[in-house]
Amino acid sequence: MTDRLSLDAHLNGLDVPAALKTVLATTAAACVDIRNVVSGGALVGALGASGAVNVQDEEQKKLDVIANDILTEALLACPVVAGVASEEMDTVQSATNPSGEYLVLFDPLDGSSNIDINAPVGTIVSVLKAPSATPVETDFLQAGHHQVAALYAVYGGQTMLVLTTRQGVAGFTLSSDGRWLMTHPDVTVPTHTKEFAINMSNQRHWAEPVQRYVAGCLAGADGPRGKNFNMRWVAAMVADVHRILMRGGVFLYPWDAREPNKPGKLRLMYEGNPMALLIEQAGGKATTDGVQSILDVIPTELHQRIPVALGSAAEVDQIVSA
Ligand code: FBP
Repeated sequence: MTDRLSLDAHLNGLDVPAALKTVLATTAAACVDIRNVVSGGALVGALGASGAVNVQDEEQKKLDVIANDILTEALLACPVVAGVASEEMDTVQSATNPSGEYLVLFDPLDGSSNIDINAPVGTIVSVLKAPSATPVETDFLQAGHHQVAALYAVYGGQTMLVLTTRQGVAGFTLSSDGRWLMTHPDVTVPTHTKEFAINMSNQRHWAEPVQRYVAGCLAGADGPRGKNFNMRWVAAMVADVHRILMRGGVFLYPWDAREPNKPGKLRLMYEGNPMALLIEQAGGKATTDGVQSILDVIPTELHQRIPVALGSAAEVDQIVSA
């Protein structure tokens, strides 16, 4: 078998600061630790509810807490990390590293409703420059186009890590001896697709344009689109986005009328922004409201939510014009 490029070798070859390479290597190693707990499941007491509710007012699973603790501990101990923010923590945590240069924001365990049924879950990470070594919450509120890196790990049939430092997108597969080896050197999203991902059970609550777009897909070859579509919904953004990066498609989690004051379910800082950067770096598009790119949204709150539509560029254009 030919020698595959390791993640460390890939990072060393990148034209990015050594400190950023350290942050990414630390994050990737923490994802291996999370993966080991995920794969242990009931055997390691990782299933079920933790009994707590997070700042999102969502029931925390045990694995949400375990994954958050693994990432937080590893990153705050990393000398070039100035602070972290997490879906699972009310406030940001500043490190005590005088050499801190980066802010790391994450959804430590994305797809929580999949944990107990052994369906895919993952970890989503966004990296920003820190204005100082002693950051406060407002330092984290940077638009997505300021991200210096984004990655996710998907814990599925294979364990994969997909990464961008704004020089394209590369994919790595975890080997049996615990090494991230490059298997997808140049990930690109096909421009066209016949596959959409949305939670159809919310259909009656969507705004009209989303209703029109999905109805066009469902009408298939006999309808205005003139072709048949397939539908997928893994209930883990990380897995749906991974599929789109591997073979194209679109993913939508739009505003809906169930909670009209909530812009959407997904969070901007550690779900929308990192996934939008990965998708756009791979040649796709990521819009929040059909007008603005997710990456141009100016954050106002750490845990703010946004509507999301991303994936194959030509299909996102169809959503926008629906
Ligand atoms: P968590 O990060 O709490 O898991 O929530 C986000 C998420 O699980 C996404 O990964 C997924 O796309 C979506 O929620 C599924 O929502 P729903 O259960 O409404 O289909």
